[in-house]
Amino acid sequence: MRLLPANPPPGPTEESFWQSPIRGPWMTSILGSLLLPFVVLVGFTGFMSHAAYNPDLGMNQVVPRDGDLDLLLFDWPTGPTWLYALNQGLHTIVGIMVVPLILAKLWSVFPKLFAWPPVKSPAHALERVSLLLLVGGAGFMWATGLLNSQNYYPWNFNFVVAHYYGAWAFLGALFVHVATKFTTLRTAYAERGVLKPLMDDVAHTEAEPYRKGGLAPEVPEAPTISRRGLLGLVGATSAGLFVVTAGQSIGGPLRSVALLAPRGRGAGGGAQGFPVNKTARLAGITPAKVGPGYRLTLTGGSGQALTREQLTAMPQHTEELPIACVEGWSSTQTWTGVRLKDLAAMAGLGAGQGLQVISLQEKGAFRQTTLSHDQVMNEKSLLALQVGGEALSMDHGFPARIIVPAQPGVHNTKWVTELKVVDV
Ligand code: HEM
Ligand SMILES: Nc1nc2c(c(=O)[nH]1)N[C@H]1C(S)=C(S)[C@@H](COP(=O)(O)O)O[C@H]1N2
Ligand SMILES: [Mo]
Repeated sequence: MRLLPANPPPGPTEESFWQSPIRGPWMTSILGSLLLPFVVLVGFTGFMSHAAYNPDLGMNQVVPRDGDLDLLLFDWPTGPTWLYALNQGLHTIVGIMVVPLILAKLWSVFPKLFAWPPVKSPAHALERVSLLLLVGGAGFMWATGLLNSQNYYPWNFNFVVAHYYGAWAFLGALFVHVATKFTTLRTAYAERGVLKPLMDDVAHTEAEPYRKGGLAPEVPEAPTISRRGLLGLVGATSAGLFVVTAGQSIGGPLRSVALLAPRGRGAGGGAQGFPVNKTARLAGITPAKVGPGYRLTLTGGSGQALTREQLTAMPQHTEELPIACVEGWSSTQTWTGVRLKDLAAMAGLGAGQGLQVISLQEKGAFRQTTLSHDQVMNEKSLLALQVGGEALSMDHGFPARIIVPAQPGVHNTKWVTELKVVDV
């Protein structure tokens, strides 16, 4: 019994419809080979970011712990200080730069979407479902990631949770894809050479040999661009994207042209020359809360409540540390304040214990975080009272904020009101 005609209906389902002379298995192989290492890097830095939250501690987890695969979790280190800035800079900048390559790769296989008949066998059906997961997964990862890197959340699910589960689904589909296409790639390189087709200019560009059901065109048009021309176009577009995003973490002159990075340009609107994600006003921090009545409570040991004057009377230390937002931007500043280990000692911190940090901000996920024993004991970890030689501004966390080397910006809690010794 035949449900569909054996011959494709006229239009894109006919092989002769697709006539680009540079489409073919070699073209798809080179685009895929170029893309794969970048996607692996983006995936790797994504899972590193997940580990950097230290989700095992306190209430740090964002992804429910029972739904989390526990793989790739380890004690996130406290150095080098720029580790998280580098990780998240790579994740978002490479993620954005690779978009033209993804589009080119999709263009190269686009006729397959219309292949006739749509389903040939159960194995073919399975392959098409796995490709749906691959392409849909990529669409989901890039759509959520790109919007998040713009600090834009036009949905009502938790970005991190969705992006995390999406990562496993997408990388699983990618693994299957690479495994099943490996022979096609090897054949294409064996027949045409890995780089040889890049030698041809437009005039010498010839179609790859047509095979029924393959990617090479049945009826090729005259070439309008060479294969190296296409790769050059993709590379130039990626380079352009680098220029308008990388400044958000690399800084220097690039920062002023980071047009695509919401917190990239200059101060991003922030006081004291660096960005602010949440202002004091948005967080509900009023001048009254941080006025003379402010106390830092140390919970554990004998328990104490310190005024800001008592904090400034303690030994002060200055450290150059980046604040590195999970959304990709970072900025290195000079922080001055009290060492966390000194405060921890007053609170009676022992082995196997860390600090729960509580903010004056009453609502939302930023209210509290838990720091590991190593993070608290690191000499560079501060309860900062100043930045750039002046008191913290309200928006940067006055009277006191956490700054811990190599940790995600989101855990550098502002407007700290309590440090509590907890088992970790
Ligand atoms: C290969 C595709 C991708 C994979 C496998 C991937 C994976 C991940 C993972 C596992 C995390 C950590 C989530 C967690 O903390 O549990 C993450 C975070 C993040 N990703 Fe991706 N990602 C991908 C693409 C992108 C792209 C293209 C962007 C956009 C530039 C992006 C932006 C982000 C951002 C901003 C975060 C931080 C979220 C937060 O903690 O608030 N990702 N990614
Ligand atoms: N209490 C509180 N602390 C907070 C935040 C917040 O919204 N509330 N934002 C965090 C995030 S996501 C980042 S990246 C940094 C930003 O620090 P900045 O505003 O000083 O640049 O502060 C972190 N600390
Ligand atoms: Mo952040």
